[in-house]
Amino acid sequence: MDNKWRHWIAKCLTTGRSDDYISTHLESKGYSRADIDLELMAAKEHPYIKGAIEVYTRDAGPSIPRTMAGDEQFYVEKALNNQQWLLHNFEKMARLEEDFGTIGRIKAPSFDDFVSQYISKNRPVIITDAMHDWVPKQKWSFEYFREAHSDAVVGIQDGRESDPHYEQNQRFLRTEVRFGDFLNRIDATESSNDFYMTAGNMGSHRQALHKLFEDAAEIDIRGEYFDFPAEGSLWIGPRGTVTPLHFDMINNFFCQIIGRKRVRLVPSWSLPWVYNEYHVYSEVDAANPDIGLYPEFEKATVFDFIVEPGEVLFIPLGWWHHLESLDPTVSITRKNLKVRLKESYGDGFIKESRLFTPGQAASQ
Ligand SMILES: O=C(O)CCC(=O)C(=O)O
Repeated sequence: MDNKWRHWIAKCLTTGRSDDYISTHLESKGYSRADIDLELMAAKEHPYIKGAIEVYTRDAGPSIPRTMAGDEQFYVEKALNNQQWLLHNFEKMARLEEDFGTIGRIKAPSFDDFVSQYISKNRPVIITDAMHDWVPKQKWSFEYFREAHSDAVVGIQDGRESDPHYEQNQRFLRTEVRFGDFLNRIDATESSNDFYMTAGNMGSHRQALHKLFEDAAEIDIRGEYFDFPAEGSLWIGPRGTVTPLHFDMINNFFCQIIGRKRVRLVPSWSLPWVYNEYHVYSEVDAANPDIGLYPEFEKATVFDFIVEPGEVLFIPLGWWHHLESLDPTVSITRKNLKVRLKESYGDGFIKESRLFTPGQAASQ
């Protein structure tokens, strides 16, 4: 047999391809079944190949049967490898842009221009002049909130500091409180990540905080960007809240109404390096990454900047974001863009984890 094919047999055997696969391919190249069997036997008996197969079997893990760490596994690994190659090169090409890693600030362009320059390019940006005529920007303050809805009962997340996976476990941390008491608690708090009203608490709020939702109902950018009736979420909390690194399955307009937030953004194509263990969440603390534990994260570029009150940050679908409040803050998120990917909320991101059981820490 030609050495070229012996070389190929060795690669197949050490990456777990089946005998059937090898034989069928070699027969199609004109070799007889008897010759192929002899070559296969000799290869499998060779101590070099035996050693390499042993390493492969160990790395593939005991759960993958040897007979078939087989073709299916081979293709899954190959596809993953190729995807990583592609994404790695996207990062390299992105770095060719001189100011890659810093967030741009622009005046709102027409929606068509925004689609072609940002949405279709999956590129974040801050719009600085969107809010001049917005009622929430003009009227909102904690005093105004108290006057409007002090007695309303609202849901918040509470006890976040007792659970390292508080965002993943948010449904277990939900508590109902008087809105006025919640605002007083923010006023009395220097800094805390223990309590926060987040998008996950929105279910009942449209009714309970109806005046605020009415104020926010008409907000738009140049009268061109959003679909109506408006959808949106409110984020209200003290200085010190942290929303850990995750991505949204939809394009997000993050509108900063009161206070400042520090934002860390990581490009969507960094998926292989963010340790996406559970659903849309990363295991890495983007503010203080433990590179010993998560070495791949070093391959990612972290955009680190502050979003000021009055600014709208466009967070493109798939971009990882980590937000930290630098003041008591109020933000609105808007996702009902005129251009929407209707299928973007797929079930591609699995809600299972090797690291924790949902609800466990919270219920202890
Ligand atoms: O403001 C925050 O704390 C988080 C906002 C966010 O993560 C989102 O809108 O997806």
